[in-house]
This record gives sequence, structure tokens and C-alpha cells, in this order.
Amino acid sequence: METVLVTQHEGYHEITLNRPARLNALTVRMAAEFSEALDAVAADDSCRAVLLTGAGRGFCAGQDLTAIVNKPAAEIGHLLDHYNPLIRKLRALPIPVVCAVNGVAAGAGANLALACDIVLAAQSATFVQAFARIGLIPDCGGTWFLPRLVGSARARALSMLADPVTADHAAEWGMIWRAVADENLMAEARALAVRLAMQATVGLGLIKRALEAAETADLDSQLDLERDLQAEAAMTPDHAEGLRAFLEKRLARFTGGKPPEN
Ligand code: T3D
Repeated sequence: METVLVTQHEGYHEITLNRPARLNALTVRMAAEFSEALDAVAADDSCRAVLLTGAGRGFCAGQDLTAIVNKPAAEIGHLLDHYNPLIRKLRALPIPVVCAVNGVAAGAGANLALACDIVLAAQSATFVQAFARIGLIPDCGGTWFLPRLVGSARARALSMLADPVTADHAAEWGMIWRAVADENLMAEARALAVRLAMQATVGLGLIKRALEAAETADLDSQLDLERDLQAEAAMTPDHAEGLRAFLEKRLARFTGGKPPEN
């Protein structure tokens, strides 16, 4: 793979978008390679978290605009047939995805970051819903993520004005988890990936499923879902280990094992 680099660390895969000369702008090839990297994550039982970041000074500048300038307008919407599956895969992965936004995240690149579970950003990074500048609308889930994360008023202004938001501001608004000093970003993001990889993996996947469902559910059905997913979590060896560790007053040693098959 050229446009995406994968480093397998103990417990997690680090995926780096790798077109630094174009601020890691997205292409169909990059989407295919990213998709392949996510499939490898899903197929690897020892992989219990993902860390996504960008090479060079940017995170991702969204669609590579040089690739669409001479394309017929009718083809352009179809680009999302390549990008939407990435957003779906990230949201459906049963393990946590940490995003380390190392520099500007613009257009689809901003929304790719927002699709991840826990987003850290370097203090020098900015988030730009750049679409309106070129007559487009936020895609890759932007119109879904933004109002849920920052509220309707901010989502509308950010989408229509396409003004950059600093990492500190994004954290203050709840768009991301934390802004960190540039020089500490990767160390903090890797420490977070390791920490998540050592937690009760099945339980974290079930948390992800419950929170995703909550975005569209009413309280009644969410209570039912919590009951069902809690029953699944309670069957895992990690739940038993967590209880034992509590009673023995020691740190739990979670293995990420699945519940026994019936
Ligand atoms: O249409 C569809 O359905 C497809 C889906 C579309 C989804 C989208 O993502 S639409 C939005 C696309 N993205 C943008 O509009 C952002 C364009 N880029 C910028 O506005 C700025 O580059 C940034 C604000 C991101 C960063 O600015 P700055 O000053 O830090 O860097 P720069 O000098 O503008 O960029 C550095 C290089 O990257 C430069 O190349 P050069 O001059 O050194 O050869 C620049 O052209 C290139 N670059 C940046 N963004 C893109 C790009 N090349 C291709 N596509 C880009 N998106």
C-alpha cells in the first residue's frame, strides 16, 4: 500500500494516511487502501484498537480536488460510493478507533476524523467544513455528526461559513475529546490506543453499538437494547475477570476474549 501506511503495534494497528504533499487529500485509491487496512483490523483477533493519523503537516484535506476538476459533475457524487463505506466500517468496527488529528482536517477529512470514537487533535490543527467554499455540502457523515456533536446552531454556521475551528475550540465545543500540545500528540494518542487495547474489548464494542443506536432510538427501545447488550457483556471472560480483580483489590488483566459459544 502506498497511500495508507499500517504499523501493527502490540494490541492495535496504526493507520496513517500517506499523501503528505497534498495534505493527505483523499483519492479513490486511498479509499480502497484504507478499506483494506480496516478489513485487516477486523480479521485480526489480536487487534483491539485502531489509531488513525496523517503523515506530514496535515491530517486530511478532504477530496483531492485535482482529481475532480475535469470530471463530469454526474461522476462526482459517485465518489462517495468509495468514501461512505469507510465511514460505515469505522462506525461498525467492534473495537475503539482513536484519531490523532495532527494538522488541518478539511472537508471529508474533517468528517473522517469525526467518525472516529475518540478524537485528539494537536493544538495547531484546525477543522474546516470547506465544502461551501466550492459549492458542495458536508459529506462523509458531516451533516449527521456535526449537529449531534456541537448542536444545530454551530453545525449550520460551520457548514455555511466554512470557517476553520481551532483544536482548542473544537474541544471546548465537544466536537472532539481533547486538544493536546503538538509535540505530545502521538505519544498521547498511542498511550490511549494501548490503554483501550488493554480494556475489556467486547464490552467496548458493545458500548459503541449502544451509543450508535442511541442516536436514533427512543428511551424505551434503548432501555431494551441496554438490557440485551448488558447480558452479552456479562457473559464475557473480561466481566468475570473485572469482578475478580475488584474483589482481590488488584488491576484487572483483560484478554478481550469473546463469550463462550452456546
Ligand atoms: O464532490 C464529491 O462528491 C467528492 C467529495 C468531496 C468531499 C470533500 O472533501 S470536498 C472538500 C475538499 N477539500 C477542500 O476544499 C480543501 C482544500 N484545501 C484547502 O482549503 C487548504 O489547502 C487547507 C485549508 C486544507 C490547508 O491550507 P494550507 O494553506 O495549510 O495548505 P495549502 O498550501 O493550501 O496546501 C498544501 C498543498 O496541498 C498545496 O499543494 P502545492 O501548492 O504545495 O502543490 C495544495 O494545493 C494541496 N492541497 C490541499 N488541499 C488539497 C490539495 N490538493 C488537492 N486536493 C485538496 N483537497
